[in-house]
Amino acid sequence: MAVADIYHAILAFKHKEIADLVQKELDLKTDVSGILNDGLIAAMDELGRQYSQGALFVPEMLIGALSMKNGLGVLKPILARTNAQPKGIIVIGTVKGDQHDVGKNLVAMMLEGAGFKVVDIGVDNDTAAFVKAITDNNADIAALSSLLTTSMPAMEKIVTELKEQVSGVKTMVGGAPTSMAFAERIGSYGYGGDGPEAVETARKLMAL
Ligand code: B12
Repeated sequence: MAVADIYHAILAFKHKEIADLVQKELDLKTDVSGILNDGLIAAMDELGRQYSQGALFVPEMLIGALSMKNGLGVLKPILARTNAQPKGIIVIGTVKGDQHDVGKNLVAMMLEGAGFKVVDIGVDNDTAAFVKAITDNNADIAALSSLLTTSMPAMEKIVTELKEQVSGVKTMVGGAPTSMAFAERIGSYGYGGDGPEAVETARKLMAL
């Protein structure tokens, strides 16, 4: 039993076995970041590479996303240690027109693990959905995810409208087509390229 077994099981679309394999690695005291990076994320990257080359199609990618969800479900309690006093409250969601949620879910878990209270509003969110969640939860930060170049305009619109409609909330953005330069151009306070960077950015925003 090794982390590579998780990687190969995901590539073999054995999504029902992933939770057990991850649990077995945890029982063996394997480092959580190794399971995450070399097992789950590496396999998703490889599926993504094959999908981009046209070797895989949407149904296979959905099974890949399910494997990721099953594996992350087992890691969640470890990544999200409970803090009595949250470091801040973050509403996270994928923007309108975009159904991708694997990266967002991962970022949400890393933020929870770093002591933030995270309210995940899922995918395909417009400004009104963010505004409601921010005001209902008295959030400090709105974290927006976009994986499609076609959903980047929605991200810009939401960032602009949040500034107009909710005072005090800071936005941060992420997802493959985004960048620090894009975040600056649309007037967002921050950007993160992956989970650890998301945590670092959220900490900086809380200190502003
Ligand atoms: C899985 C996948 C799907 C799955 C999504 C399943 C799900 N539940 O998420 C399905 C099959 C449904 C899908 C559908 C589509 N997809 Co798709 N998909 C992918 C794929 C292969 C992997 C994405 C992924 O999960 N990556 C793994 C995670 C861990 O990485 P991540 O998402 O990048 O997240 C990390 C960072 O970006 C960052 N991050 C993410 N969010 C946030 C948020 C914040 C606040 C911060 C700080 C950081 C952050 O941290 C994360 C962790 O490190 C990518 C290709 C790729 N290699 O990325 C294409 C890709 C994104 N898809 C693409 C396309 C075109 C589509 C479709 C339009 C295809 C179609 N013709 O139907 C549809 C669109 C559906 C829709 N309306 O959203 C294109 C986008 C091209 C573009 N430039 O716009 C890509 C790049 C593939 C390609 N090369 O063509 N897709």
